[in-house]
Amino acid sequence: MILHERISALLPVWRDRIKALAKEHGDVVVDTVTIEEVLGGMRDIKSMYTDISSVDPAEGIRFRGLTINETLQALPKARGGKLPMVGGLYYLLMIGEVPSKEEAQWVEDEWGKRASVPDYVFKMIKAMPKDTHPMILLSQAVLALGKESVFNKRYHEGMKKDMYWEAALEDSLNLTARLPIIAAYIYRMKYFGESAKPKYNPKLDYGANFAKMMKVSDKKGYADLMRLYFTIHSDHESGNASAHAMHLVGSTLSDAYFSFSASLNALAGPLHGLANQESLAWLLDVRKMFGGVPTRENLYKFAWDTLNSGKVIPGYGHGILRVIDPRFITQMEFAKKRFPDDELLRLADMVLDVVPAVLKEQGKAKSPAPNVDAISGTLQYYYGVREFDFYTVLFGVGRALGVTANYVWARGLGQPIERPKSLTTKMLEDLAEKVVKPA
Ligand code: HAX
Repeated sequence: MILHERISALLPVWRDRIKALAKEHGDVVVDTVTIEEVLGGMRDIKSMYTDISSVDPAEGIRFRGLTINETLQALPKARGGKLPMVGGLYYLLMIGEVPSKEEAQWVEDEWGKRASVPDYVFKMIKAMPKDTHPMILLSQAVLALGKESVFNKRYHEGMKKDMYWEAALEDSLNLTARLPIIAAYIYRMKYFGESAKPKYNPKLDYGANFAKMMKVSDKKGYADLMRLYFTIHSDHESGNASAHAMHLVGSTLSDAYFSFSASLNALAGPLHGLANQESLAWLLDVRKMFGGVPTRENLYKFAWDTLNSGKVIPGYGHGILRVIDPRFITQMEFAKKRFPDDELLRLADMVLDVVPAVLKEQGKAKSPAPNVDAISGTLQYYYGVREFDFYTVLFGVGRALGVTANYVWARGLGQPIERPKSLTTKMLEDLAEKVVKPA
């Protein structure tokens, strides 16, 4: 049990570091909080900690200290593919070290052993009305799996606090092993009317399994796309809505299934993960309106029409990033290498040229640059996954890797129940008044 042994060995060191920080430097001021930040969705307030990933506004994501390119270079490649095994990424997130091929394969093998979903989950998904959004189906399925939670069972048997992490890891491995099967079932059942349960082949890696279960031809490298996709969507430090939702719910000692269902519910919002479906819909609207790739002038006008109708341009802007999202760049590079002449890709490229200028002119968005969602749908569309209300499900499968790694470590480090303080408007006004007219 490599992950179990490694985390067990690492935990005492980390617990001592956190204990020392709290004991010796507990009163050091990390950040000040302004009224603007309180009113503005706590944007940028430094009030959480995680070592799984970090986002620099001027650089983007680092997974355990590695940029996306460094991560892709360092991790062991999947057999028959050009991209790394997702199992290696999970090891990196969990342990903080680049795994050997054997260590990455160990995670893949664990997934292979744990990849079975109880029948009642499929029945429940199938019983839902046909027009149910796939994110509802995914979140329901995850919640229903809570019945199987190892953490929940052991908690009620009196598990010791310093062993919470191990039960959390068991649930996390089971959950991440099951998600591709559930996602593929939702896809085949909802759009193709198939009710056969997808079969996970333990001889193949996570990406290849997903491509197979989705029944997307791998001729042009869909398995590689999904290896990349799951990797770059896994984590984005802890303050984003889906990661924070998982963390908050997990902090009450709700199990990984309750917590990840909450995470998915946050991801399903149009300002968060749903932006990938909205973004592709916006591109297709442009293409339909102009019968192909429009002129720059027409695209410029279309973008302004979107803003003037009170809508956001999906896929652009970010809560904390202030440069082009490296997750966007990596996907763009992947696409340009494989299908440079694709019409939607050319359109996405033109949008990249025009939309930031429009957003700058409007002057509201703090970042006019594209985020991860501006391009991911275009890649799926190329490979034939064109049911774009499904795209956030794909994001959800990837996001599970990062948020469960955070969840395991949060239990390991004994992170407490979250409970920030709220103020009334009157309290804020009184505070402001004191500053304007000090006594
Ligand atoms: N189009 C139009 N207006 C935008 C905009 C966009 N793409 N991005 C920001 N703005 C507007 C905001 O709506 C806000 O307007 P109001 O003052 O009228 O409320 C103003 O610019 C300031 O916003 P901000 O501080 O720059 O951005 P926020 O931190 O408030 O929000 C969002 C960040 C990502 C939600 C925002 O940029 C947005 O709505 N983008 C479009 C939706 C999107 O792509 N979401 C996915 C983000 C990545 C992600 O989480 N993926 O899962």
